[in-house]
Amino acid sequence: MRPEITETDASFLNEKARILRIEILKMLAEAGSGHTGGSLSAADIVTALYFSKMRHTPKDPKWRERDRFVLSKGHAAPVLYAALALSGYFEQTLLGTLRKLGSPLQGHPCSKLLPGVEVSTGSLGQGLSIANGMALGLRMDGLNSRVYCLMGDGEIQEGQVWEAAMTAAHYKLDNLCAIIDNNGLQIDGHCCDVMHIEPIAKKWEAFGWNVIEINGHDMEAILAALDEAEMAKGKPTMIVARTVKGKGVSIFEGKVKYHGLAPTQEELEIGLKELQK
Ligand SMILES: Cc1ncc(C[n+]2csc(CCOP(=O)(O)OP(=O)(O)O)c2C)c(N)n1
Ligand SMILES: [Mg+2]
Repeated sequence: MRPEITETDASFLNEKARILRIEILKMLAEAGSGHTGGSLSAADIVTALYFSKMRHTPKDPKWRERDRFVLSKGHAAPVLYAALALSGYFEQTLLGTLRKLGSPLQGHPCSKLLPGVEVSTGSLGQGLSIANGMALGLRMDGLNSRVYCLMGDGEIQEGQVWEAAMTAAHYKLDNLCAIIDNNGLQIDGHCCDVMHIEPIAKKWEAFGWNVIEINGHDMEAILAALDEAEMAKGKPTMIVARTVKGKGVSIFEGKVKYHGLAPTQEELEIGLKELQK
């Protein structure tokens, strides 16, 4: 098991998350389109998974015993691409080809094109069902690998999510840990205005899940929650991570507009300046 969390671990990971955010901004600005807000809000969670919690081998992406990550909120592809590149799955220069014709870095992740992408996603609501299948399969094969599934809070308005919620609890999938990037915003505005989703934690508890609520930008809290999830037996775990959409760059934070808008050159410069402090 991973050694006890220390300040050093958290500061190492915070530094990684800062670099991830820089790469996200650069690739989106270069592409001229894509999802800024939801990539930045998930950066700390994805960093904790790829650089601390998950057992994975970038040089052997199909290693049988690896932990699996499903980016159910597939529009946040830039955060996944940055984590994969910095982990060593492919050359970092490839990040500059985001959304370009013929690039393996499509606007939404494609498992057929890019090593390290477990599942093609982008159609919201489907990732948890796929993660269930993976978790069941791993159990049937007698493997100890774990499955992590990151969802958006707007995404959980999809009906299929709740079928998957029932299924995971029914099959006692304790090798499954889902995380909700609870940034309070979706494509058209605040989740509470579009389709009320609260109380999120109570809903998952009622569906039979082990639920942990954290600040999704507190690295130590994220690591502790991921460890706690691994300890929970007989139930899947849901981590409700309270986050800020656009986290890390003041002009994007909490702004609906930057859900699906890439930084302009001027905004990129502002962002880089803030992140390079
Ligand atoms: C089935 C489906 N319907 C609609 C969309 C278009 N869409 C892309 S992102 C998004 C909003 C998602 O909001 P949320 O899950 O909260 O994501 P985040 O705030 O983390 O970016 C929508 C409606 C989609 N990708 N899939
Ligand atoms: Mg959201």
